[in-house]
Order: sequence, then structure tokens, then C-alpha cells
Amino acid sequence: MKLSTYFRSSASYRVRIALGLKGLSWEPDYVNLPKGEQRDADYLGINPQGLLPALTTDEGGVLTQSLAIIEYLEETHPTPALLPSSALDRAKVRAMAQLIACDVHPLNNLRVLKYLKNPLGHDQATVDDWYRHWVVEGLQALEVMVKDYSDGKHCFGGEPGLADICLVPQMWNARRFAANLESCPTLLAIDAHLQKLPAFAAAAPEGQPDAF
Ligand SMILES: N[C@@H](CCC(=O)N[C@@H](CS)C(=O)NCC(=O)O)C(=O)O
Repeated sequence: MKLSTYFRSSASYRVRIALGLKGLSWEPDYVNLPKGEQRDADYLGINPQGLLPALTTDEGGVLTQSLAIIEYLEETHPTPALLPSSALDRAKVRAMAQLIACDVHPLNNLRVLKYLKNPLGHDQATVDDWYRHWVVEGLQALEVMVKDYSDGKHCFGGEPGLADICLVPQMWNARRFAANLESCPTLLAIDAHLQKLPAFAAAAPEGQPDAF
């Protein structure tokens, strides 16, 4: 499999974690976001949205959208499971994952932050405030949601799953923008535990060969 990825892309980071948890090997196709390579014609041929990640399967199928890619991996390689066995629990885990992937992350994506500056004319400090506002608001809600289901090391239950895969990259990004996460002690504890697991550590931005 080939993964179009960038070390600091949190949606790519999610897929890197999922591939690691499933024990699947992959080849990187590095796409440099600050240089705008996601808008190159070659990459738009892979993902017309001009967004990372994209996964090219061994059969030549091209998949986009990190959650769709992870659900594909879950269906094709069911062990270890990233989703619980009951429909009710799966819906709860998907809600946690979507809180991050659908409600927090899109507001803080590179193209949105760039648009706030140009053409809207906001300065870097205002853009950073925007970032921190939405990430803290979202994570504070997740902090409440996980309380009934977390063992203190995972968002739901006793094994890493889809919600954890979304949480760790979002926490990494939040720290990058110096967001104050003191109001999310459960998430901080979960994140600290997960970061030490091999699949999470191997997927971290710092360990990617395209990190600079
Ligand atoms: N919903 C998409 C989001 C993809 C996305 O926004 N990717 C970011 C990197 S994390 C990107 O490629 N941004 C490029 C840009 O904003 O120009 C997913 O989960 O895959």
C-alpha cells in the first residue's frame, strides 16, 4: 500500500497509526503541504480535494478521507479491532472520532488558517487564537464524553481504537499551537499513555523521514 502523507498532517497521522495497529506495511508518497504540493496536478489526480491523506491499495484502488480509509482497513483487516463489537458502542466511538475529525479539525486546517490571513486580513496572533478556541472547545466536550467509557488510558474500553487514533494527532496539533489543555485531564492521561505504544510512536510526526 502507498500512503500519501506529510509528517505534520494530522489526518495522515491517523492513518499511519491505524496501519501500525493493524501491523500493515506501507510505502510513503511524501506531499509537502507548506510548499503546496497538494495542489499539483499529479496529486489532484489522486485526490481532487487536494487534501492528505490518500491511500493507494495493493490492488490499485485510491482511497481518500482518513475515516473512510481507516474503516476500509478495519473491514479488510479486522484484527485487532478498532471498533467495539456492539452497534451501540460503535456509534459512541464514531461520535468521539467525528467530534475531532468533522467538527474540530476542519476549522483548523491549513487552508482555513491561510484564508483567515489572506484574503480576510487577520494577523498570526488572531489566527492562533482562532485555532486554540476551536480545539479547546471541542476537546472540552470530548473530555466529558469519554468520562463514562475511559479506563484512563483509552477513550473507550481497554484497547486502542478509532477515537484514540483521532485524539493523539489532535492533541499533538493542540500542543503545537500552545493550546491550554489543563481542563482536559482525562484526555491528557489517555494521550500520554497512547503516545508510548509502538504503533502511535512510529506514526508520530517527529519520526517521519519527511520531518524537517
Ligand atoms: N476530512 C479529511 C481532512 C483532510 C485534510 O484536511 N487534510 C489536511 C492535512 S491534515 C490537508 O491536506 N490540508 C491541506 C490544505 O489545507 O491545503 C480527512 O479526514 O482525510
